[in-house]
Amino acid sequence: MINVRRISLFHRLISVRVNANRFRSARRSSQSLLIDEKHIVTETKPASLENLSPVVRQILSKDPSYALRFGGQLSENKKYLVQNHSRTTGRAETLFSQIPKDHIIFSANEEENDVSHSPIVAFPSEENQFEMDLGTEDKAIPIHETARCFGCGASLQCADRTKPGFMPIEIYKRFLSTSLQKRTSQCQRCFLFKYTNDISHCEVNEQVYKDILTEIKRKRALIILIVDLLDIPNSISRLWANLVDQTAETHKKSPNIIFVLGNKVDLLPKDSESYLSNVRHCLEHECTKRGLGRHIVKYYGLTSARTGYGIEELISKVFRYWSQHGGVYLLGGTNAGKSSLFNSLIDSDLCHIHALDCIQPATVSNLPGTTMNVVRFPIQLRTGKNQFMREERLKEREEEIEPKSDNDYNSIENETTVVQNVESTVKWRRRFESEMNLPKSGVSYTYSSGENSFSEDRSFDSSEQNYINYRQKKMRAFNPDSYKNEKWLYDTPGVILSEQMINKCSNRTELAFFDHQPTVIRPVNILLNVGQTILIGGIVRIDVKHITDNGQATISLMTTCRLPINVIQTKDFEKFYENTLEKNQLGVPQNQINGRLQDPPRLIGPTIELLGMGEHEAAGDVVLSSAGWASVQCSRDKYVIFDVMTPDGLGIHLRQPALLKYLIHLRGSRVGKTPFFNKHIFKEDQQKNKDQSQYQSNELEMIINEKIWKGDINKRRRNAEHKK
Ligand SMILES: Nc1nc2c(ncn2[C@@H]2O[C@H](COP(=O)(O)OP(=O)(O)O)[C@@H](O)[C@H]2O)c(=O)[nH]1
Ligand SMILES: [Mg+2]
Repeated sequence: MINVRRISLFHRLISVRVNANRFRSARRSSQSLLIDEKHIVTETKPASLENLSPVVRQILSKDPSYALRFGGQLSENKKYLVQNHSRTTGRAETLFSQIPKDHIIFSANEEENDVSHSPIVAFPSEENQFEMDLGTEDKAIPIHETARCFGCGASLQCADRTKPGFMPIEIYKRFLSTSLQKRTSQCQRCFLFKYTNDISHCEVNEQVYKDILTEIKRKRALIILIVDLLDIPNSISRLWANLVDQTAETHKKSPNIIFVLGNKVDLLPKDSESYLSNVRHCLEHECTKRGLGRHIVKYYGLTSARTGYGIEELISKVFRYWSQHGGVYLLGGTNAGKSSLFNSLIDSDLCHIHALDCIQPATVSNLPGTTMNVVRFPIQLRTGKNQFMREERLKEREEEIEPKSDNDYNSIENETTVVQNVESTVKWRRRFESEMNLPKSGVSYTYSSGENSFSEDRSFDSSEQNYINYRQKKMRAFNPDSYKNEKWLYDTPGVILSEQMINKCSNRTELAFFDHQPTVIRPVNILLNVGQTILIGGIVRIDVKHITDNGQATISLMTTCRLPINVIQTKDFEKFYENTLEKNQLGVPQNQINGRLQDPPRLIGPTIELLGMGEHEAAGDVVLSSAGWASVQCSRDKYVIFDVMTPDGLGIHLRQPALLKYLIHLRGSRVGKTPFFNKHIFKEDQQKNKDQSQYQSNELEMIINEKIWKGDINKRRRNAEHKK
């Protein structure tokens, strides 16, 4: 095992020396670096990148300056990590003569308790159980007063690696020495997330959230509330109604304006022609129940931050209602999609035209608490000309979309994912000019906030190459100080809503069971019988207590496809549950000590009663917190009664009208001798059929369940025979 301390001392030695020459040396060969640093570095030895671990390779290929972290720099052809060797100390010679990956990636063991700087980032992902040394802390340096990470909004610091906004001292120093205009700032947590897809958990400081609310109340703001459509009403906070001071008008003050967006509409399957308007209606209805009625909400919209659906409409509404006095704030529960929406808006007409190519995307992940503080971009003020150009573009876009034949359009077999592009008119204009071979004179607009007007500058050339150069130059050159007088759009940290189960997960493995695939959700349809229990993962239990006259009832489950679904006899539940939990077959909860979701969880909940509206229409939805929902179909005027249970009774609601009323139409044939129906195969699925993996997960589970179910039937039959 290599002595970690020796490596770290050497790192620092090299880092400090190389630091001074960092920018110059990037363009030079390693040879010239030798000359510059003669007294320390006397030899260089390249190591092939192939010898390094995939993570290190990836990091180096994205940001060569991180080579510093590994005691060297990238060769010009970017194929070798060139290590600098010091003859003065002699140490490097032996340490870095070759760079097998163990030298760079190592885990500290007990003997090395006195390590002066222990590994900074741990990657606890399933395949990569290793720790990695990525820099040094310096506790003496205070948190930066103004600089924030563009990914998560945390204030930058190099004092504590466990706190948000950490940057290793080597990177932090470089950051400080870079001129304001050229700085890009990203904390190590966001940086590594991009390459490893793993993000460490940090607690959001509560004060941060309170400050945001105070700021909103102080100025007249436009508040965009993002609601996760897959978890209504748990993703709607009862406190949001207080964001509008309803007495404001009596004080001759204009109140804040509120929009509500139902996000992730791309995941909802099209169960009828009018499904989108039904969903909007349901959203409005549930918001009204929580105090967000028409009297304070100016606009209810449906969006998909992933596919861009509804975002142009949102922008038009912002231009229409936003007073231009205060900022625009994206608020919502954790994982509702605020940061994803922020990222879609970066490239839209809402972003200031000078900042269009400079704003870096916010970090998006499924871990609640990714965004630590506000992340923002300056907003483009609306002028007559901008508006005209925007309308022209939108009109053209509408014409481009081919009208579909009626048959096609009305069929639920088609258009299961709603997609729309989001674009900025400025960029569209530039492309248009270059396509039409118009004289390559671009237009630059300058906004003067003093006069509240724009001036046009046609002097810069907008040919494609120049545009790319301009963009590259700009990409590094976002300087918030140049937008001091502008208004901003803010992405904010998520509110932890107490009814959402994702906030109770104890680790990432558990959380992953709540993830949705990128395609529309296919409902799992099940035929109900009294005395049955449906178990979703290990966290939702639905007992069928009563169906009038033993009439027919079905349930359509809209859960994430990784949660296994089991149907068993209620009387066998305890034994089955104990057994499967022990074998860790239920996904959530994991067998973890000190987990936040208790193992076994205390499953409790209310009795829910629904009155049937016919076998082909949902009487209502039983909402099951972050696990999804079950829509229930029952013969007209017959009752069906359930006992519904989740851990501590979290997030159970009866939602009427149902979000999607006709989910039962999306069912395949019955799976023989089981209560399950096969999943509905959409036309587009048939085309994509080769890629089965996209939507097979539950099917696999169903096979397991089928066995359990059959096992049960056989047992009953045997018992019956025995009695005879
Ligand atoms: N399918 C789909 N997934 C989304 C959408 N918006 C966000 N997500 C996913 O939801 C998760 C949380 O997103 P994020 O933007 O970080 O949420 P935030 O916590 O509100 O900022 C991520 O895994 C996103 O990929 C959407 O419109 N459609
Ligand atoms: Mg976020």
